[in-house]
Amino acid sequence: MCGLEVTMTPDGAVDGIRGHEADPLSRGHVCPKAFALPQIQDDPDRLRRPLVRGADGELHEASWDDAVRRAAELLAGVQAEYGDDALAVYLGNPNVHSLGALTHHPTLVRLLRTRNRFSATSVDQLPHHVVAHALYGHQFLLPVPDIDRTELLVLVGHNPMASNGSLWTVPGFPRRRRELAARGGRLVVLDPRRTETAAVADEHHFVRPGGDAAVLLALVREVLAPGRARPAPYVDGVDAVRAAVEPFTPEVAEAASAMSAEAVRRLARQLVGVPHAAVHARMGASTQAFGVVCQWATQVLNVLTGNLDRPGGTMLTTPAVDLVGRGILGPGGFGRRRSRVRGLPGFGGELPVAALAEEMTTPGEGQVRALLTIAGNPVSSTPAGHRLDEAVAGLDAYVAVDMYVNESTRHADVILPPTGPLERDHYDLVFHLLAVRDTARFTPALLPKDPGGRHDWEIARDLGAAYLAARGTGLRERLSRRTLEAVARLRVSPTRQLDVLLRTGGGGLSVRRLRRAGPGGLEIGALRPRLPERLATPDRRIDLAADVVLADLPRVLDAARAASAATDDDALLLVGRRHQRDNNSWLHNAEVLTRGRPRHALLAHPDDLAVRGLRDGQRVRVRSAAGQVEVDVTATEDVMRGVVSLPHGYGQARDGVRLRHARTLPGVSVNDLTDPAVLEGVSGNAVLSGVPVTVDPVP
Ligand SMILES: Nc1nc2c(c(=O)[nH]1)N[C@H]1C(S)=C(S)[C@@H](COP(=O)(O)OP(=O)(O)OC[C@H]3O[C@@H](n4cnc5c(=O)[nH]c(N)nc54)[C@H](O)[C@@H]3O)O[C@H]1N2
Ligand SMILES: Nc1nc2c(c(=O)[nH]1)N[C@H]1C(S)=C(S)[C@@H](COP(=O)(O)OP(=O)(O)OC[C@H]3O[C@@H](n4cnc5c(=O)[nH]c(N)nc54)[C@H](O)[C@@H]3O)O[C@H]1N2
Ligand SMILES: [Mo]
Repeated sequence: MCGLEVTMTPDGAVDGIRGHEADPLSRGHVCPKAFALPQIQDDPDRLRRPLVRGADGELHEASWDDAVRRAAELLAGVQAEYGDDALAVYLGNPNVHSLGALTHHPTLVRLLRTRNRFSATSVDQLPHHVVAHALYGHQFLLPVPDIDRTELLVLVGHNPMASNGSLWTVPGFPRRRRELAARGGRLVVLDPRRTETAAVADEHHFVRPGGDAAVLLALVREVLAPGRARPAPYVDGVDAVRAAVEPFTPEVAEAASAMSAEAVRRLARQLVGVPHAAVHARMGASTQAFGVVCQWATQVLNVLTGNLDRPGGTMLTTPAVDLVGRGILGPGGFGRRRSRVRGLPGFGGELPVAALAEEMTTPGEGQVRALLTIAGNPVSSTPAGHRLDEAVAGLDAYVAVDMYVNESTRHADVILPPTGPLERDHYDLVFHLLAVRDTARFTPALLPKDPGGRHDWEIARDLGAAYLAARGTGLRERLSRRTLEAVARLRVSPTRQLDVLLRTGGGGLSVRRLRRAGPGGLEIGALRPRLPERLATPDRRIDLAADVVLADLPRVLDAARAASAATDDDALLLVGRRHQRDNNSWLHNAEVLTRGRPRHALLAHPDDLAVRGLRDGQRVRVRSAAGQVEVDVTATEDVMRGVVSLPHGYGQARDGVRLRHARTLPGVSVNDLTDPAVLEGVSGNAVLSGVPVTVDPVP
């Protein structure tokens, strides 16, 4: 979402990249990942032709026709033998960053007719969707902090100085933060680590992982003190909420989190004492034991302080392509279907990915025997990835749409590689929906497509057609409206589909108009109030007293009591971290991003090392209920006592196998420690934070 200015040499190679000053959203900002674009383009390890596993067990280059046919036969073959649900599909994160992936892959997935659908959502932001659905009636009605007009920004478990914001498109966070300070505004951060964002905050409070749920509930309680709350007239359930949060005193919050009761009270006073405030809670407050409670309490705080839908508070966007208002994205909601083995809830048509491995390894009717991954790396990115690694290796069939051989796709029978980011047209269907200003930017492909290459959407189109053929689909099904529509849609290019969406959006836009508007696109304007009209609840009102959430509050209270009773035992709590120059599990091939000091180490507080007789720089063994790793440790007071931190996306050289995409960086996969048995209580989201571990010297 940062506007880039790319200069080219006369023979068409990328010469330089910098931020586009005139971009109305990013205003010249650019993050290090942008500089890796030419390296992805030229990376000799990036796949340009399909790979198919041969009789020798190795992956070999194949023609597109052969590879697509083989992929289709494998998937359809398993389904013919074991039923539709024997095929699992996993959609990874880069799908939301690609126009063609968004327009085409969901259509392909629907054709496959499996109910075993998974995605990176359930190792990330599922609690946000559950709460948005419960309060606002639609999983994608996700208010964003109006950072450019607020006086108080409170960030919980979120590190935008490294991540550029999340469920909140905020390019150039550092500059926006400086502008906030220049207006006299304040930034408050709650995080178990003194992050890059905490370092530039006015206040940083260490909170014990998971303990922030009690802090947020105590803030709700304090804000509900007589004379303080000012919810909008379309808000119901305030009394029920008041009763439910009554036990969460600031003292209980302190016991749970180690943030002082006084600091909790002060923060509540600040929240009601300024004209505009915005609270945003993200990864650390989502991928943890009480993710849904945290996200709910965050929304409730914004509602009760009157900041929801107010300039300077948290606001909904008015995107040029309104995927929510036009019903293109479904409202979500818990379905009747549960996962086969553990009975985990499905939400928005997907099951929690923490269940994927057990669905593969547990015998019985409906066992998963084939996998399709699209732009994903679940072995690296989901809990107990080491077990999934084994499970995937034992499948009957695995097809991947990916441009790299990664920890997961190395097991594939067929890999279908799409073109790279510089070779395709782009429009951010999803990220405009979450942006701090309403803008619309179309970016035509910069480089011609590799003549033998295929775009993501072309792969979806071809695989869809080949699949229907391989399935031997009967005439009735082939001529069904559903199938005909899907096949027709797969044939229409993403840019054509975008054009239709823009033209029918009511704003008089089209791809042509956006092209003419120039590379920065169109500025629509600052966010504007949209409520209650935009609510998708049946009565266009917000009922704060969401049963699914309130039922989980006793669990938070129990945990708070247990935390205060706990004596200092051996366990440390593991949290994750992101670095500005990492991007989940990929991009480690790009030299611009990986040079410099290694970033893979376990961070631990010096006191926690001292009591274990450990030193800075030593190799340590980290053990959890799910697995163990050996890694270097770095002593730092930037993590609170009792907490250790490892980044995710490392561990490329698993089992000593050097992957094709890996410039074998040091480090291990943190997801060899995270535990799929322990899930967020309401949504089934993975718990990646607050994982109990022991740390010992390597013998
Ligand atoms: N412990 C721990 N685990 C985590 C996290 C954490 O913080 N801690 N974070 C979680 C989060 S937030 C996320 S989003 C997930 C991400 O998890 P995943 O989505 O499973 O993994 P990525 O690392 O994003 O893998 C992206 C893959 O997509 C490929 N790719 C890139 N661009 C394209 C494209 O245009 N088309 C196609 N077809 N392929 C492409 C890349 O080559 C790469 O192999 O990880 C989650 N896992
Ligand atoms: N450079 C870069 N940018 C990225 C990505 C990347 O990999 N690299 N990934 C992108 C993706 S897919 C996503 S989802 C976003 C995520 O963006 P962020 O939400 O900023 O994610 P993290 O940087 O993982 O920050 C999570 C923070 O939560 C803290 N934390 C852990 N447990 C708890 C807890 O229990 N309570 C509280 N309050 N805090 C806790 C951690 O210490 C950490 O600082 O970033 C996106 N941007
Ligand atoms: Mo993510």
